[in-house]
Amino acid sequence: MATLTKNPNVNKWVDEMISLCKPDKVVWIDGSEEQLDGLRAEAISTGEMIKLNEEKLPGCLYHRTLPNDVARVEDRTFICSRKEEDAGPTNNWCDPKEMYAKLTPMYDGVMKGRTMYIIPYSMGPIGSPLAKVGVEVTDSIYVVLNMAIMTRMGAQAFKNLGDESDDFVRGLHSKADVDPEKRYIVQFPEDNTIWSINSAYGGNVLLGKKCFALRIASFQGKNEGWMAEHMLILGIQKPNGEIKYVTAAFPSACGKTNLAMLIPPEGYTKRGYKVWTVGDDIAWLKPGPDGRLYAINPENGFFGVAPGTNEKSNYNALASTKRNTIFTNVAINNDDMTVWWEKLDKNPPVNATEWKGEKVNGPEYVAAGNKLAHPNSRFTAPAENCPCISPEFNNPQGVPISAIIFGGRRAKTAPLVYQSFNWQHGTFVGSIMASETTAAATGAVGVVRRDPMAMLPFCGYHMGDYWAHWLEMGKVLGDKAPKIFNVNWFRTDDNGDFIWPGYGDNMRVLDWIIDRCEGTVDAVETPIGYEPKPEDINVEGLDGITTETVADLLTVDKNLWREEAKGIEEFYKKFGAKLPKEMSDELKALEARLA
Ligand code: OXD
Ligand code: MN
Repeated sequence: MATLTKNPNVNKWVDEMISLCKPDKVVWIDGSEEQLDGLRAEAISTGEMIKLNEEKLPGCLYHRTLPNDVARVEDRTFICSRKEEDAGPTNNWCDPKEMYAKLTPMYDGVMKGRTMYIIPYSMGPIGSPLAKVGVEVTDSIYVVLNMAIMTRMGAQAFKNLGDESDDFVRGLHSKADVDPEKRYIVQFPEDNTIWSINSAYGGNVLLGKKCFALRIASFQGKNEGWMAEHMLILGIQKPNGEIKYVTAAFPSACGKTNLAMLIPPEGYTKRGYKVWTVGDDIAWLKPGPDGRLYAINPENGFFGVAPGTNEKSNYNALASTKRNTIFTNVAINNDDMTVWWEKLDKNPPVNATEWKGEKVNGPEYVAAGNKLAHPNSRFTAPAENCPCISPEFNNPQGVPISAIIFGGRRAKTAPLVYQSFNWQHGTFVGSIMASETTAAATGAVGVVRRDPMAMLPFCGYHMGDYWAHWLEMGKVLGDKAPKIFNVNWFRTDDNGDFIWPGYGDNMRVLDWIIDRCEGTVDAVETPIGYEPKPEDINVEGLDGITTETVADLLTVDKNLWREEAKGIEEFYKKFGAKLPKEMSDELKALEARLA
């Protein structure tokens, strides 16, 4: 099949990949519905995908991966920068020459007897100055069909690249034998290249997502004056119709997709508030012509965790999965060919197929302590399905950001919300992000896992240089920089139960954040930052939460924070001479304020 572009750089690289992988057949993905329909039919006929109920879940497909291949594999993920020090202490590193030499024989002839699909795609709206182009070659129809949802895929992507540019990310994927011992997810930042082999699971093989839009893009952003961040983007519409945009970074399993699609409490909706989703996982941010920071969501869909998603926890996410969605590793209800996962509802299907493919009696299986869906089972849903998708979702200029929010899961240390003193202090606040496990029954505090800016598994270069880039961006943005905040929805009481209701009620905290950005509300200075006066958090209509509860959620325990400072000092040691002086200065200043 003929190439879809005149761009010689693309064609040369594709030819090299064909010579290396030696597929029987090569198919360029043009993005047409006709072509995609053919691929769906083929995947259904081979059993790779299963068609779901056309009335209840129109256009939806099911796929199951091997039990050894159900999640991202951080221990097999590499950043192969030319110099080891450029990958930094938090990434696996290998010399790129060595890695190419090791992987090349593994790709040699790997697609004999198979078809190679060549997928052009754009991360970001077509025509956006913030968008970038990638080409992924793969031997998996599942990858093609997922990329069709997650990116702007097909010939249109080449419009952004043009006929001459060399600025595209080269992604090579083969599921090979799905051998976990030979599984590699490798980024070569200086070569704009990603090689992924022996996996067929989303996060490892949809190369536009974590591999490109975070690992490679964070490196590009550092060199080109922009930022690729593991952040949701949402817009808060006020009763006067004005919309303020914020981004937020949380480690995995802290409710990012839920916050991105939040439905405000009744008191707010009645007054005319509304939340719009721009993105749920990744933000690309760049100063705009007016000097403010603008964000696009480089993705075109949601690759969300299914278990826990239900009408109450995230109505909008669930609604997004009702058509043209791919489900991976959830359970099937064989009575009507619909899907089920833990906490969808209280009725596991009787005639079920669990995620590994075994037919079981759902209620009995669950009662015996088994899970019908894999805990990391996923839906791949088009963003356009989301009832609260922002009208600005496809705006090539992006949306102007008023606030950046960091957060984690802390039982006692972090208060409900605080604001950093300034951008530099905000960078420090992001760098000390952490989540901890709590033993609910005893209220005992578990292990603290530091995850700066939620980027630990996703930063494509040295974290010390990454913080330096943040500080640099602060200088570029000056007084137009977004304000930086930290939130913690997860403080627990003496019984280990969460105090704050979370979910839609997090709107009450966003409300204060927006007021702070507009300068319409005062704050109290504490050793860690500015906090709300308890009475400035709206608790109207909340059950059992009073202004006193809020005061309690805002306490800063100096002893805990002194411990915290020691933990940060220990963590910072890892980064050696690359730790920006501003960051150690901030730590010293915090210690002084706590003394
Ligand atoms: C994700 C993650 O899958 O952050 O989005 O792990
Ligand atoms: Mn993520």
